Amino acid sequence: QKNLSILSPQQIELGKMLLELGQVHLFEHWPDPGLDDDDKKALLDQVLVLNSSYPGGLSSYIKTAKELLADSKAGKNPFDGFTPSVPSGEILTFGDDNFIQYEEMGVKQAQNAAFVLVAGGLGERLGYNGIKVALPMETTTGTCFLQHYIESILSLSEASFKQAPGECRKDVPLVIMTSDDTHERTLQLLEAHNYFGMKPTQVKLLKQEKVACLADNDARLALDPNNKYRIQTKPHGHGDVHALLYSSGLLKEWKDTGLRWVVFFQDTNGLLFKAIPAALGVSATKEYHVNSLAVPRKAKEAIGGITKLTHTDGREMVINVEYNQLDPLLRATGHPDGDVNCETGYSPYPGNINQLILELGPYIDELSKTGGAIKEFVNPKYKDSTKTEFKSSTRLECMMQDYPKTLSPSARVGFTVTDTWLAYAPVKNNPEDAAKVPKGNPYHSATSGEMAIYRANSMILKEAGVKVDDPVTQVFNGQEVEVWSRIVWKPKWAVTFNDVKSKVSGNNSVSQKSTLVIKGRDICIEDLELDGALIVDSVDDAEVKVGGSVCNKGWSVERIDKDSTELPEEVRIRGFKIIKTEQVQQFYDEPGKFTLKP
Ligand code: UGB
Repeated sequence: QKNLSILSPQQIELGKMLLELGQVHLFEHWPDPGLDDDDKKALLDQVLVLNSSYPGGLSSYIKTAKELLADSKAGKNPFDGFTPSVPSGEILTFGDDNFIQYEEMGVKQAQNAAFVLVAGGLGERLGYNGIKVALPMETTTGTCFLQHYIESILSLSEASFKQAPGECRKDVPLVIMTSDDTHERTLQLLEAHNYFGMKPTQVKLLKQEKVACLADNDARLALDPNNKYRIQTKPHGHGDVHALLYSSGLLKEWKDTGLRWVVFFQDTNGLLFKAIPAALGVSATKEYHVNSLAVPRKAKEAIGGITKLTHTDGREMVINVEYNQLDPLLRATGHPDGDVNCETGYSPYPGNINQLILELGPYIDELSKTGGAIKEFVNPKYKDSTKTEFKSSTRLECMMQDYPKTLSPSARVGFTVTDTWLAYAPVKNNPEDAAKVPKGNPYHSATSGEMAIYRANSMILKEAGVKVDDPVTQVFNGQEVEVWSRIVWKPKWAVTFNDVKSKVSGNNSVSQKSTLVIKGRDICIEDLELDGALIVDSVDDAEVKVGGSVCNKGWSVERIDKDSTELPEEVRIRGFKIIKTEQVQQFYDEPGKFTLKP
């Protein structure tokens, strides 16, 4: 009461609201007016932000929190009444006719897609100090994830435009969801590199706000342990992307310019764009409102399973069920063995890799009803089995893949499975944790992420008829990985398998110790025998034929110690570095036809 005189009318209203919501503890310690007045006002300014950035405001947040905390305390099963079954979707095999047809169809769609990168996470598990999108995807060229994503989107839309020359060219939009942890550095990265070739107007950053932490089962907001005039906040999860897109007005803008698809993707999967064209083709052919990209999943593997859930009341949904919930759910619903492999050697429930393609029209219809709010969950760590106290504060969270939870049963929700080697190699785990991953399970580290790029490119060239040597097995940072030839190409060289096949002819071979970097657009490989390092670049109007025998000392992959502090962190977390000893390197900087035959 005595502090009212120092507050503005708006701050007083917010304070009253908090009192009504049972949050008196936020003010109990306030001293008399004249002491810490600026801090008191700052707290209410923060409340204003927390209130306005959450759909329905803090009263809605606290109400939902009370309900979810009560459910959690009571041990309520979120799947009560639901029976799981295997949903229907498309299972693709790289390189066969079906795959190629979907890719061609998907490329046509790409001009009508908007791309959304969720990049608000700091990546505590990776333990890297920078933002994850700035990490090199591979260290042969040093291309960072963001550059690769942008170049992939530009190349895909260029290829798409070429397939539909009658249409007017669109600047395919890219939205990046950031957070306080990543926003400034993402912007700086883009500005320092001229948006990696995109027009700055094509790229929009939407910043997600954190949400208030909860101190107990009564959903009392937690004060920051280091500042009694600040509410502790934590990230709300990638599910925020839907509400942010909706409130930004961008969805309507996209619809008006004739876009049809929204492609969501995560921050560190360097393989993703190899699966996007085919998956877009599946979306268009099957008219999926929601298409989740997935990979074959070994039973009990630590990725969620895409599952059809049917409720006794008739409700149905196709949704990701996190791996720790799938096994108990199956056991409780008549599958005594739980989550087990079927005759294919894999779980019948495809593994969610959290890349989604949504059809824009139905997406807007749904968000007009929900405002983009996604079903939340809470995951408190209790002090003991009485579940009355938390070890540390908790908060509500939401996941972008839970979007289908509110859809009506008539919504067309499906999935597209592609080979893991083609589509999924995220960089999420630090070297110490990755080294503890049981043998045979994916490391999801910077080491495995980079090796997966070389493997995928080698496998694609092999499928296109190039003789690529088998890999050797090596151990870096305690992780056993296959080291394939370091083959890397820019997205403008090829976005589909047909593109690769059209640029490779004759008898080609690449030895295991080799490095092949293709940077130019019209570079054809014909009768090349490579045993060393070859780097070819060209301006867009140059046509270059590369062949003959290239033999040199090349670039090698040398083991390093993860604790060698003289090396930058982005190198240390891989456990190896590329030593560039000798190479053939050629840049064709003028239009024309050229042949490189050393
Ligand atoms: N992210 C945000 O943008 N904001 C946030 O508040 C949090 C994250 P993580 P997670 O690929 O194997 C997901 O932390 O959430 C961004 C799926 O839920 O890397 O543990 C962040 O920047 C899971 O089902 O992953 O697990 C990053 O780009 C499974 O598919 C993205 O969200 C798993 O990914 C994912 O964040 C997986």
